[in-house]
Amino acid sequence: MSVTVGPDDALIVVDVQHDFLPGGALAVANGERIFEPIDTLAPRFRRVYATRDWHPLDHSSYKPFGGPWPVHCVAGTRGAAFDARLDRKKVDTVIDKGVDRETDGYSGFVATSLASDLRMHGIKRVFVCGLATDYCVKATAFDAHAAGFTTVVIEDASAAVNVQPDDETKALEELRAAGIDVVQSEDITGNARVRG
Ligand code: VGL
Ligand code: ZN
Repeated sequence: MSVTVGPDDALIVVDVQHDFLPGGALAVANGERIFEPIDTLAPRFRRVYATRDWHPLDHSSYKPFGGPWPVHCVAGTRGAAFDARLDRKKVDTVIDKGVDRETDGYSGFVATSLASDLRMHGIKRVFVCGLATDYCVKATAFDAHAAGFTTVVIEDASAAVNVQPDDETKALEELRAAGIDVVQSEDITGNARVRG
């Protein structure tokens, strides 16, 4: 498969934050695999978005407040900061999500300006990658598709939590079943590299 990136395409990099990487509060075991593909891909896109999980201290997804997860990505803390291996110069717009207590914050499209910002910039197709394939990448891709954007998930530029060992495989199957393409970073060619 070969995909050519053009000016109507955007890259959405999901939650490349300390808490989702090895050493973090909710670490994705092989999370570091995403950096090399993201580095290669980001310069090929005219628009690059980076989402941040950005929760209040008493967020409803935290175990002490009845949720499934350890406390993670508390707004303003180091755990919520982007990992330095994400090249911030390539990121045009940061989207904070899960900002209020009750929104789970999985999707970059819930209670954010992401859809309107993409439309404002004439984006028709989005490529979604980052952390984690089985939660926030999946939810963001589903919502992008539902919002009318052609949606592609980049498998090797994403990594999964895998609470159950086959969660990544299941997530990718669900995405394909919904009409979302799943590609590898090497499938994406740079013919329309539009900025340096
Ligand atoms: C995520 C669990 C809780 C994610 C965020 O970024 O995939 N997972 N909050
Ligand atoms: Zn979260």
